[in-house]
Amino acid sequence: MSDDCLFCKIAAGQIPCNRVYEDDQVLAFHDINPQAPVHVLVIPKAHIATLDDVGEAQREIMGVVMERAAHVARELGVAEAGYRTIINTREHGGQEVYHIHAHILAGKRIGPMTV
Ligand code: DGP
Repeated sequence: MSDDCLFCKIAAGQIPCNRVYEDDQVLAFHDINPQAPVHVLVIPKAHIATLDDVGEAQREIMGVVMERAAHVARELGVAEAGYRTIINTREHGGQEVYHIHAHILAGKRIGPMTV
């Protein structure tokens, strides 16, 4: 756990969230500022700051994060219609919280990506 990390505090239960899924490795919860009818964040409980910090040692947990993201999408009933999954990295990627997270955006047709 990183002491000054918001999502570590959420993972530790020190800050509340609207949880949709949890196991020993992963937590998924609704985004506080949803950008789609369904907007869920999937995080590893272990602190990884960015995708750029993912190496061989993080392969397994990142595989778990993505598998659980797909599970959460199915549980929320959005998998068949489809959804977008995004990981933002650092400033130019629009990352605000430096604890890696996969966004799941769903519940409407999401337009083409713009940059
Ligand atoms: P990103 O820009 O990829 O770092 O996305 C961070 C997301 O985290 C952003 O969509 C808003 C969300 N967020 C920030 N603070 C909180 C919080 O305290 N609770 C919840 N549920 N979401 C948060």
